Amino acid sequence: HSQLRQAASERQPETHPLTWRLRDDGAVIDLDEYVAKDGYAAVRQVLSHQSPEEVIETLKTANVRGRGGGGFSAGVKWSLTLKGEDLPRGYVLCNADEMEPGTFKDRLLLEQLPHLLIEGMILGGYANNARFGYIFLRREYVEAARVLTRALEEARAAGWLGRDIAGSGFDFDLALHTGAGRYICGEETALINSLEGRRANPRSKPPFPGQSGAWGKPSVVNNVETLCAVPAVLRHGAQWYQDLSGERSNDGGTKLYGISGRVKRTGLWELPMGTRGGELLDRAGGMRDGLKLKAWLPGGGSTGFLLPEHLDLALDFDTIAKAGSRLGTGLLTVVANNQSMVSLVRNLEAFFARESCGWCTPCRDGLPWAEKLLGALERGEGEPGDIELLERLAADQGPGKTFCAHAPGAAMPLTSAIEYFREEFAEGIAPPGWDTRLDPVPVDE
Ligand code: L3W
Repeated sequence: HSQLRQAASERQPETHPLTWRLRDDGAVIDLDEYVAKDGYAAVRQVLSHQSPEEVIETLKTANVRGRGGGGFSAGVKWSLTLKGEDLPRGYVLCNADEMEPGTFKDRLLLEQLPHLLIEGMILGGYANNARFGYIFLRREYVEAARVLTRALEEARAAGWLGRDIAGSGFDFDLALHTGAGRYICGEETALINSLEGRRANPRSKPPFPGQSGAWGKPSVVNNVETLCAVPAVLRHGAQWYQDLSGERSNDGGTKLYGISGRVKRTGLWELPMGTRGGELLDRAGGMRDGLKLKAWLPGGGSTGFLLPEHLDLALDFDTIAKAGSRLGTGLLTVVANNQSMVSLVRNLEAFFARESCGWCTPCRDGLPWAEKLLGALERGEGEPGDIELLERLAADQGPGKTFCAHAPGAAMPLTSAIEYFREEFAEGIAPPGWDTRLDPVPVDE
């Protein structure tokens, strides 16, 4: 259920381009309500009056950066696809495989504002010379699947999908495809393989999907939140979108920020890009009674831990990267003083080990090994050298050593937890002489 903590009366189109249409009761914004609230106006405006090149230029100038966590310029990504009537037409693909630990932002948009995503995808299709698109939806999001299926039918019946959309001569349609229940399906090239009916192993890049994607055709893969920002950017212009973040960030626009963990009230808010972590914690009512903040993850399990002193930083891509972590999805996970870093990281590494596709050795073998070492430290059965071994394993999973960002992402919470809380890991090393062998001792030895 929606955790958006903002009254509908406060949300204004000028400042909440993603969420202003939402109702507090969480009801789906159906086609009639969407159209009454200026819905599909960007499609009507753009398809008849702007060229695909102009659309892409606006996105570039607005500096819309990918909201799935990568932060890559959506405009630059869109300029990769081939243009021209004779060239092979590609696809626009929505990455709705939301499965990052601690992340529940796309779900809100999918379950309550399906037409906003459809509108963003029509515009994406127009700009990228695509005539068809897929929404690749996390398998477990059954409510979103129900809402989207109905919205696609509504849009088709009303002529927003299909032939000659809004009398513009542009044809575009969309299909919903549910994922295979694996985290790795959210990696864009694994998503493409999965969509094609193959095993969800990531492909090497380049070529980027914009050059060669689904069925070898130019394809853009964008996160739900990114695509949902497109209609407002095109309706109101690049400068308007840039200004939404004001002085807080060089990145424009708003962001869906959230918080979970040991706070008084978990939540999700649409706020200007560059909002500080401390403001989110305040909005959450602070830590639960008797608890203190020990550390936090800025945007999912594949980002690095930060400390309370980092709460003053602007939550944007470059600022958080400079602090040694990543903005990721922008949904904070807070850790309280009574929680064990070793247990938290062991839990995360167990998730990443289970979700590895198994293609690259540092990921397939390194992640279960890290999980095993962390399990031993958690039980107080670690051996001298285990922490250094964990650091070496994480270094071997760094960027450029694997096909995709899965293992490098998994290494971030591990290395940062060791960096900031090494003593907690050291406490898990058994005293000298302690028998830590996991395998049974032969009886008649
Ligand atoms: C054209 C170039 N395109 C990069 C494109 C690339 C991709 C995008 C981002 O995501 C994040 C991480 C985690 N020409 C390009 C180019 N691109 N160079 O830009 O690329 P990249 O390499 O930064 O990584 P990525 O693997 O797409 C890594 C986050 O994803 N993450 C998980 C997120 C999970 C969710 C969710 O569940 N909803 O979002 C895991 O690592 O935070 O920041 O499109 O093609 N020269």
